[in-house]
Amino acid sequence: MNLTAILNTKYGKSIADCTNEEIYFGLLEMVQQMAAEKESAQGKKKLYYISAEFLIGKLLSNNLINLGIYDEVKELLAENEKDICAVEEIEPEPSLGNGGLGRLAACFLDSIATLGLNGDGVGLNYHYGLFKQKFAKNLQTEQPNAWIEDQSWLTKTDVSYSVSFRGLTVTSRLYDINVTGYDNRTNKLHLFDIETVDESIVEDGIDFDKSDIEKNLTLFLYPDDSDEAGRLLRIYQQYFMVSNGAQLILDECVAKGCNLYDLPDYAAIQINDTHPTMVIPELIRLLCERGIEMDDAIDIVTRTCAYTNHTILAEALEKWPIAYLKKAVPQLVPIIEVLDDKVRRKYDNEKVYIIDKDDRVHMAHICIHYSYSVNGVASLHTDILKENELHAFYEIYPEKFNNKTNGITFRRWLLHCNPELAAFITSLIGDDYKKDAAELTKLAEYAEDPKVLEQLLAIKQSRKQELRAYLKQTEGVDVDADSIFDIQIKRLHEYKRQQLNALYIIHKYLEIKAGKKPARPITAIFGAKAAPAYVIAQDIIHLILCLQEVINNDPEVSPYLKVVMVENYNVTYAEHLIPACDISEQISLASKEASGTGNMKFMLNGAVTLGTEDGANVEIHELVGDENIYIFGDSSETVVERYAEGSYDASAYYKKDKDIKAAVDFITSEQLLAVGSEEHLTRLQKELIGKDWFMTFPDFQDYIEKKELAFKDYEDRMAWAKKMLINISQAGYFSSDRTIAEYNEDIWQLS
Ligand code: 26V
Repeated sequence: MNLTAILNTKYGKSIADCTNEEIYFGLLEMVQQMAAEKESAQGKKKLYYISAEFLIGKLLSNNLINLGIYDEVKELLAENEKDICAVEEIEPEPSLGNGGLGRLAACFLDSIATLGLNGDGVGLNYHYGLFKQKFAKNLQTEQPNAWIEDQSWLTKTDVSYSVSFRGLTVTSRLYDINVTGYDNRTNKLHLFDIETVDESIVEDGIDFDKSDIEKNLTLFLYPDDSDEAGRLLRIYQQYFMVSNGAQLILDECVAKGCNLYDLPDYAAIQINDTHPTMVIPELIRLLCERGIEMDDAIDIVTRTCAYTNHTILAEALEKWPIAYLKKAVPQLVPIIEVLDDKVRRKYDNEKVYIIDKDDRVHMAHICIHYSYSVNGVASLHTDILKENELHAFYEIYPEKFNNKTNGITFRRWLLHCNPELAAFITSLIGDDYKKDAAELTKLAEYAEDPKVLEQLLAIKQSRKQELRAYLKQTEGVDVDADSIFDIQIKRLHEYKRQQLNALYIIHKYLEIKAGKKPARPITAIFGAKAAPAYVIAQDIIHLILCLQEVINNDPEVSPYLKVVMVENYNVTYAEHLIPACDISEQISLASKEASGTGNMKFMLNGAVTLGTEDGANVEIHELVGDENIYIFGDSSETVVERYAEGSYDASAYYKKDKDIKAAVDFITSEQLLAVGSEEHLTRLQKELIGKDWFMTFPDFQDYIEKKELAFKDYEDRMAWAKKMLINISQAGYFSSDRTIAEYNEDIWQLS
């Protein structure tokens, strides 16, 4: 390790004399050198994981861990009176993803490199990524998140392509980020950009001129698409990503001697949700340009591409008006028409057409017809795709459908974020679990060992104290480390039902006011960003922030109940919150959460799940058994039926259940109106009583009951510690190494 030499050359200073910032840049340079030295074995076939999002988080400590030098660096810094945590703080966090889908892509890259597989990521180099969240007057506001510095993890390459839109041709530039495997090879994350992007066009929060493509193309991740210019920009971004990706893939394959007819032997392209769908027609177009017949090109591409579906929510399934595609990428339109025509000739069912009667292009339909694999991301999700949402396709192509239950990388979500717990696990079962997560089941042998259980509780307590200090420093809120830490962190969406949790908090507040005090104080923690144009999501954030103000300032209640909504929840924040969690809130409306991955991170860190039978919660439940999870609410079948019948009447629940009525009425109480906006609070209340589209009311009483049961069980500390231990011992299945091994075996077949 040559940190001393690097710092000396860079700054002419010793480690002890350097600032934390200088040490950070020195370490960055050192890691880049070491990563580059790791040979990336060149197999014949390569995976290209193409995704509009890679929520990579900070990279310094993760890379140090994966290169096997974290402890050494930590000690070296300590010898020089430097704290590695303070150095980690310097790194800006890139926000190149919205949430689960983007973070999954980042975990997958870690596992692909760790398993030594030949596979790179392909995406976009957003200058500001997702917005930075700030709270003002109990409302969310949005700011740009600048993360690119002169010296960063990005390496500028010589690779550059021409990408043509209607009336405009731009020249791209490829930047690479090294992806270090744990004790293994280095792969690449390829991020495309253009050099004409102009950050100065951003004004007033995150507003900018959406029509000036040369200046705005890679400024933001998914800019507001509530108007036509915004939606068009999204098409420009998507095409820019896939055209570059397709050119890169063809170039690399040809360089390896591929004759293009054999493309499927050289490349597997995993399409992460529908955002990169245009890679299919673009590759067909490029192959035709290189002299291949259209039918052959279609066949080659179909055998190269595989598609992952991440949601059943209709509003999230992309359907682009053909008029938009004609405006931005007219060269793809005739190809998409041919693809649609082939489908129409073969199948007499308009549900599977690509272009619908309103002239909208269904991107998922392109992916399903013209790829060789279609997968869901948890067992229940894949079943729902087969039986309901994509049933017509499943009847045509049963062999294409398969399930790949999501996973998380244990390097970041255990070794990095909870080194104390990782070290304790090592002391019990050795180190093998770090590369073979199934080894964690060995922990179950200690389920009755009081010393082990006590130690587990002690580690949790120390993590809670650490979080307490962090919350004080970042949010200025003082919480009780002996209270129960009940945490819900995820994107703000009605189907995830933060509003159900908020209604519970009101219920509890009213109980305490009426003299019914909980046995132990409760700290309810939230972290969530809402899309700027998503009105009800903004209203829910407003409600939670108002509750925080009212409850935390009420001397009668705050000793028993506190609410904290953390500002700008992101990967780094998650790394502080997850190890300290007692109860993991996974309360989506059954059938709507495709998988969830936060649920897995919490479980691995010894939290117990309170959740519905949805997404991967179902598999967590199967693995840990009834004793070690709190399941509530209606089943996905009931929910699906209720939607089909159109029988749900929220106002009937509101009228007949006095707890629901009291909690919902409180939303526009004097106390809340004193700190909040009448417009937001009234709108939310009306939405709940008049619609409640994600059916919080039917699950409300069961939610209260199971939450109270969990709080009661928590008081038997040894019994609770056993639940924690069983959860950790069963978390091995959710390692993304397992997920990626399955993708490789069933879909990619890299040698
Ligand atoms: C996107 C949008 C955008 C428009 C407004 C409504 C809406 C609703 C949902 C979505 C989600 C798009 C796809 C997605 O992010 N899915 C997430 O993927 C994770 C990784 O597989 C999975 O764990 C989450 O359950 C799933 O929601």
